[in-house]
Amino acid sequence: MSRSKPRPGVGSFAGLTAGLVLLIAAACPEPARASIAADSLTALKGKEPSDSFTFIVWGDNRCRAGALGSPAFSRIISEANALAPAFTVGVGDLIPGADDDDPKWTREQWADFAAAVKRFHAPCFPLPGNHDLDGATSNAMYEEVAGPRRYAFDFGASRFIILDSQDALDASSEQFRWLGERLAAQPRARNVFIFLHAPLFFADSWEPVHVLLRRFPVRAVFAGHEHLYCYEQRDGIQYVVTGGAGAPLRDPPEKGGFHHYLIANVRGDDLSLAVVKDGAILPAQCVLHRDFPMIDKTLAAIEAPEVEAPAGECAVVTAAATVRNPGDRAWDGVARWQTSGGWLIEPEVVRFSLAPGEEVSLPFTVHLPRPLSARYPLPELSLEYAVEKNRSLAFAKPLHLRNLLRCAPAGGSAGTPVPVSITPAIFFRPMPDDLSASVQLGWEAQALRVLIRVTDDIARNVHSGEELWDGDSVELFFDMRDDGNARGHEGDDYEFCAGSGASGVEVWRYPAADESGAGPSRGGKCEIQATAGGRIYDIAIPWAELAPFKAKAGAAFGFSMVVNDDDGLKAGGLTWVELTPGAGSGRTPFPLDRVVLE
Ligand SMILES: [Ca+2]
Ligand SMILES: [Ca+2]
Ligand SMILES: [Ca+2]
Repeated sequence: MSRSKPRPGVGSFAGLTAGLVLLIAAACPEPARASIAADSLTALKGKEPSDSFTFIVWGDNRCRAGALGSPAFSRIISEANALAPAFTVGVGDLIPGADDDDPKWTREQWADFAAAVKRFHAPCFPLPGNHDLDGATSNAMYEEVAGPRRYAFDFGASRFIILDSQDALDASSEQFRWLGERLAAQPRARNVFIFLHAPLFFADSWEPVHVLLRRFPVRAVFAGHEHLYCYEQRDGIQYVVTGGAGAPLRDPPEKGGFHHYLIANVRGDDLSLAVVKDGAILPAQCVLHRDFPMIDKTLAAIEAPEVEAPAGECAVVTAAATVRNPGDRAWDGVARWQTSGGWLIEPEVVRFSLAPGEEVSLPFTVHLPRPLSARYPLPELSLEYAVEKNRSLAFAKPLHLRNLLRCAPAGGSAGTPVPVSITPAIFFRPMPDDLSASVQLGWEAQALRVLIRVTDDIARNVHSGEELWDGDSVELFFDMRDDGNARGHEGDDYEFCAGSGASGVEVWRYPAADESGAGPSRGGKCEIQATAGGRIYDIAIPWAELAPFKAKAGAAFGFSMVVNDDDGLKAGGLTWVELTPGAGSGRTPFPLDRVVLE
C-alpha cells in the first residue's frame, strides 16, 4: 500500500508543451499572466541591481500539510528571511505529486505551495520537477500557479536561466537551441547561473550542454531531484545537487542525505557557495559526487553492533562493532559513540589501526538504565577515513536496536503495553490528545491477538478497502521468518490494515511481496471500542494467514506497526505514529521489533 500518490516518471512529457512556454527575459515585455515567477520578476525589478548580492537555492520541498509545509521547509523560509537574499530559487518538486486524475487534490497542493511562498520576503523563482507535472491538466495548473516551465532573467551583470528537465535537452532538442539563444542574448553578462530539476549533468548525454556552457561565463548549474547535497566541478563550472528542502531522505548523510539549502554569494565574477544544514554551515566541497563509490565501500566495511533489549525494561547488553579497511591506505582510526540523552555506551572512544583489507572487532557494552532509553534516535558510531592525503571522510553508523516485545499466552494477561511513539520527521509532532498509542500482544493456538489503545481527538475515516489506511486506522507489519526486509519482501512478509471506514469495520491483508494478492482478511477480526479520548482496537489475526509461522512458545517473528490519524481539514493530511522508524513511510528496509511467544 502506497502512502503517496503515484510518482510521475521523469521525462515522460517531452515535447508536450513547447507551444505553451511563456518566456520571461529582460528583453521580453511583461509576462502575460500573474504567476509566482511573474510576480517574482516584477518584485526583482523593483530591487536595486548590484554586482554583489546573495541568492538562496533549495529543492524538493514537496510542500504539504497545509501552508506550514514540512519543518525543514519552514526553517528554510524563516532563515532565508533572516538572511535577506536578493531572491530564492526552488529547483523543483515543489508539491508532493501532481495527478491528472485528481485535479482537486493537485490544486490543493498548489494552494499550499503558493501560501508557503508568500512567507518568503524575497522573490521566489520556481521550476518544474517530475512531481509537479503529470499531463495536460496538471501541466496547465503548473503554468497558471508557478509560471512558465523555462525562462530567463537578469540581475545586475548576472544572467539566470531556468530549464525544464522534464523536457528534452539533447543537442537536437528545441530546448537546447533555446538555451543557446538565452546564453547568447546577454553578451555582457559576467556570470551565468543555470537551474533545472533532474541532475542531467551526471549523465553522458550532458556533454554537448557542457560544451555549450563552457563558451559562456557559466559559474554554476543547480539541480535537485536526488534528496541530497553533492558537488562536482568541471572546467570551472560548479555542478551542484540540492534536493534537501523537505522531501524524505533516502541516502546516508555521508552522501549528502540531510536537509539543507544553499547560500550563493556573488561578488563581481566570483561565486562562493555555503551549504546550510541543521546546526552547521559547510563548504561547497563537503560532499563530492566522485566520492560516492568510496563512501559506499567504506559504509559497507563498518558494521555497527546489533543489540536486543526488552521493550519497556532496563537492560545491559554487550555487542561488538566490526570495521574493515576497504581502501589501499593504512587506516589509523578513532571510533566514537555519539549518543543522545538516556544512552550509556562503554567504552565511548576506541582507537584502532588497520592495514588495507584488515578487519577489527570493537566490543561495547550498552546500558539502558531507564525503560524509555531504548528509544530513538539511536546512538551512532562515528569514524573518520583518510581517502587521500590531507582529506578525510567522516562516517556514522547507527546502533541496530531491536526491541523485544513479549507476547503472552492465551488466557494470561496480555504482554507489557509498549508505546507506539515514533513520529516521522516530515510532520509536526502530534500533541498527546491528538494522537498517541500503545500496543499489547497475546497469542492463542489459532490466532495472534493485538490490542491497541489509541488516543485521538477526532474519529474520521472516509476510505474503505485497499485505501482504508488513508484514514484513522492501524497497520501491522509482519516478517514471519524474522529474516529482515533489507533484500525486499518475500512470501513470509505481510501487512494488515484494520479500521472503521466508509464500509464499516474492515481488516485488509496485503502479502507484502505480491501486490495483486491484497484483499479482505479471511479470518482476521477487529473489534473497535470507543473510549473517552479515542478507541481500542482488539484485533485477531489467524496464524493461517501468517504462514509459514508455527505458533509455539519461544517462536519469534519480526513486527512493526503504524497508527494512522486523519482529523480532516484541521490537520491538513494524514499523520501517524509508528513502532519502528520508517514503517509508516513504506520505506524498505525499515527496522522491525522482535516478538517472542511466551
Ligand atoms: Ca487526532
Ligand atoms: Ca521476511
Ligand atoms: Ca483522527
